[in-house]
Amino acid sequence: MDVTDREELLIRQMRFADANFHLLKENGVHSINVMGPVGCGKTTIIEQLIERLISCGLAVGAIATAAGGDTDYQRFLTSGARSANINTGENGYINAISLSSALSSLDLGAIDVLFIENVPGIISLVDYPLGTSEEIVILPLTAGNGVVQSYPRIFTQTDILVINKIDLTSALSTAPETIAAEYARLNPQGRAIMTDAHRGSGVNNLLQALGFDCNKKW
Ligand SMILES: Nc1nc2c(ncn2[C@@H]2O[C@H](COP(=O)(O)OP(=O)(O)OP(=O)(O)O)[C@@H](O)[C@H]2O)c(=O)[nH]1
Ligand SMILES: [Mg+2]
Repeated sequence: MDVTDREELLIRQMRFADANFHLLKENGVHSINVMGPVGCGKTTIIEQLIERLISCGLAVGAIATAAGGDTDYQRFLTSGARSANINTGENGYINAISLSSALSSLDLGAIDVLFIENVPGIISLVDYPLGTSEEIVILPLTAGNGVVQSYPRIFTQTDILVINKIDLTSALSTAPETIAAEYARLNPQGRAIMTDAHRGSGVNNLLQALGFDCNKKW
């Protein structure tokens, strides 16, 4: 692909991101792009959020992404979400165009909150805007110190950082507070939330940071 082709593709993706944003808005869907490295707990945290939002009477959707198989998609269905699966194939990433086609398979009018579990990674995801209303990034405590400084782009552009797997603190040489402090230095507007997604601790704080209140919609 030469430079012009790449530029045209980027312009096309921006148009789709804009269209996704308006489509979701028109249907009253609050959409959240969930990013983070492989195994950080994206699916587990989304499952926890789905459970709480459904118990508040909201209709939830969740889009899974995978290069093969549909494990996360099945987990979302089991959680009670309306779900779709984006098969990334060898590309290994999603963009606003692939999201647009997944959105067309969902009854958006019947969804209040939609999670998009992005492909695993932290490096170039923010180069592919999807048109969602919110983005969060999850780091597992096992990632250790220095990740925020080493890969700053995603952390400067995302105002919620979830530090997950804090139940492992005693087994590791990293404290969640150290990662939170690195993030605060880089992104003073950002909010760091610490979670143990296995036990569900901290998940209510995340809902609050997302602006959710059981008594009202967004
Ligand atoms: N100890 C601990 N394990 C967790 C926690 N959250 C998730 N896990 C485990 O971490 C593993 C990966 O969790 P997933 O939720 O599948 O992670 P993911 O980010 O969706 O993974 P990919 O979709 O493969 O990128 C699973 O074995 C989870 O049970 C946590 O807070 N503490
Ligand atoms: Mg997953």
